[in-house]
Amino acid sequence: MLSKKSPKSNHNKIVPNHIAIIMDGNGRWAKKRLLPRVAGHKAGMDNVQTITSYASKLGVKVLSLYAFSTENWKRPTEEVDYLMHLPTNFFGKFMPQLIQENVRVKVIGFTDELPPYTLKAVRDAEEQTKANDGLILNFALNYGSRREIAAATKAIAQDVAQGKLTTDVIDETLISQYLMTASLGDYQDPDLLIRTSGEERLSNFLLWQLAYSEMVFTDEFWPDFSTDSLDRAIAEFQQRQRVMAD
Ligand code: V07
Repeated sequence: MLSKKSPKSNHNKIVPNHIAIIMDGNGRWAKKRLLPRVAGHKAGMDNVQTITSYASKLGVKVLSLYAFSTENWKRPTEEVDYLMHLPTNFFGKFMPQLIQENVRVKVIGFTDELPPYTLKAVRDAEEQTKANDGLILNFALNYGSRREIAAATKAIAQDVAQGKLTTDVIDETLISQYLMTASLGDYQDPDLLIRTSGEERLSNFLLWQLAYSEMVFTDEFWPDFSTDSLDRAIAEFQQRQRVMAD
């Protein structure tokens, strides 16, 4: 007999509004296949579109993806150069699909330090998708959470010095409003964090915003993380919500 509650169906279950993903293991995916690291990054980029489409179909509101950290500049110049062209490649390949799926692109991070062509690609994409009101695809590019918190602290101090704020209004809500995720409104904080490739660390990703998030870790490399993998991570999230509610 067919079960009404098929494990593949998210019917009647709460889909996380905001999912954040640390897309780890692209280099290891390539190594396993005797391919250059950049082949892993390319496969990882293609998987971004697969997972974005599926998250949009599930009704996820925000998908935050850690694409490039402030630490990633330490990688070999050739690899950094390849990575900095991925936003251009991504939009060149997938923009029609993103628009058709009503996806809005946003970017967080210290974007003023990106090469001009990278910055132009992301600003153009934000501009071309700003009227879309479906899934927000939020890329973290040259992002680091401690630096984000330091920058927010500095901005708050400046606003106090200029008399725009008084110290007594500084609380958690105000601090959230100075973080790069402020424009995500009600969905600033991820409900679910996923990290692929077996590492179980936050690596300076959304430290403040992840304070209450469920975390799911998988051994799969990012290019192998499939729609079924996302279903499993969401099922784990739902199971934990159910246990908490008991
Ligand atoms: C990058 C592919 C995914 C795995 C992680 C490392 C490599 C998509 C983008 C991107 C970023 C911003 C944007 C549009 C696309 C990207 C970098 C690396 C630096 F507006 N994938 N991807 N950016 N990888």
